[in-house]
Amino acid sequence: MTARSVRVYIGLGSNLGDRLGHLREAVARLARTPGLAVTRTSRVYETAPVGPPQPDYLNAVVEVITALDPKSVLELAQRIEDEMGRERGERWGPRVIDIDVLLHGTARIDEPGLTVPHPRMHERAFVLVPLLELEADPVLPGGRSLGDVRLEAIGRSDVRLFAPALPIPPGATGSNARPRAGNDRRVGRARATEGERC
Ligand code: A4P
Ligand code: MG
Repeated sequence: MTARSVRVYIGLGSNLGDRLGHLREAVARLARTPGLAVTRTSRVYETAPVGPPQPDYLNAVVEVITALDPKSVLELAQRIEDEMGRERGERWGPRVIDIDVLLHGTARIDEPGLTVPHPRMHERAFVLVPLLELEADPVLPGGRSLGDVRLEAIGRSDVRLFAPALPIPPGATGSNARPRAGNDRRVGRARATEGERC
């Protein structure tokens, strides 16, 4: 990774089919991307759906180090969604995989098709709970800090621990970014399957 590399947090969600398998597949595809190293993942949470009635989600957050700009990361996320069979139906509707760009370093972007920090992340326990495992003081939309957000008020109880951190396969670039303390590469080797909970 280059001197211009930044830490990027990516949110994963799935509520159709083999949900855990889909999260793992998304991490594997990210890890295979040249110029991007997956360094850590959060644990996996089962979460009540926000939006229309639909099955519960599995959600997790992935930390990557990359010099790719935010637009390129979004394009990558959408390409992986498409390759994994994501069909775009109703807004906030059920999906095989959702890949959101939550944070890109300290960037604040508001352009058509791309808003970073992700505009609703501070309202959503299914994003904040896994993100806080990886980043204690995240940049939030509108210049908010974590002290401005009350997890209880946004439905913390709808987020239940489901599985250990996701496995991180060897990357295309060797994933040479050094993991920080508590890196989940090791934890992530645990073999959880759908139905096998923490
Ligand atoms: N877009 C703009 N900024 C971003 C960004 N930072 N990351 C645009 C990703 N996409 C971004 O996204 C719609 C448009 O957002 C894209 O064209 C992109 O250019 P989408 O993934 O096609 O549709 P969506 O996900 O249904 O819409 P939206 O508004 O992004 O929904 P959210 O906020 O992602 O919510 N409940 C639980 N428990 N867990 C979930 O994961 N997810 C959603 C989707 C609803 N309820 C959920 C969950
Ligand atoms: Mg999305």
